Amino acid sequence: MKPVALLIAPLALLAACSPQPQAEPAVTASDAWCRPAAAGAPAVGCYVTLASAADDRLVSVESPAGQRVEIHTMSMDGGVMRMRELPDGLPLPAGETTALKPGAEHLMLMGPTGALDEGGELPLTLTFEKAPPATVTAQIRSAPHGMAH
Ligand SMILES: [Cu+2]
Repeated sequence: MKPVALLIAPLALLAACSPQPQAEPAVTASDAWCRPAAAGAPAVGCYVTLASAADDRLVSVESPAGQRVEIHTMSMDGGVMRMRELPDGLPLPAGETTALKPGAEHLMLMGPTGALDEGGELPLTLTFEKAPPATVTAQIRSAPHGMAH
C-alpha cells in the first residue's frame, strides 16, 4: 500500500493548490418593475434586481415599449440629485446582488410608445458583457411609499 499512498499525496496537494474554476457567466434578473406613465411622457424609470455568478456588466437594455432604454445612475451634484447615463453600462461584481432602485442606479425607458397603466407589464431585454441575454417582464406599479425617483 505504501507506493499508492505516495502517489496519491502529491496529486491531492496539486488539486488543493490549483485555482478555483471560474464561475460560468450567468445573471439572474428578478423583481423588474416600471413606473406608470401617461401617454406622451418623455421617460419613465424601470428597476430590476440582478445577481451575477461571475464578474459581468449590464451593457444595454431594449424594450419594444419605448424608443430606447438607458442605464442611469444618480449622484449628488452641488446639493442636487442628478441622473446621468452610464456609457459603459453597470458593473456586476461576482457573487453580488445589484438592486436597481429609485434614488440609485435605474433604467430609463425613453419615449414610451403609449400609456403605461398601473397593473400592466412590459418586456425588458437585458444584454450582458458575458452572460447570455435575459428578457424579464416588468410589472407597472407605483413606487413604494417615500421613495423618490
Ligand atoms: Cu434616469
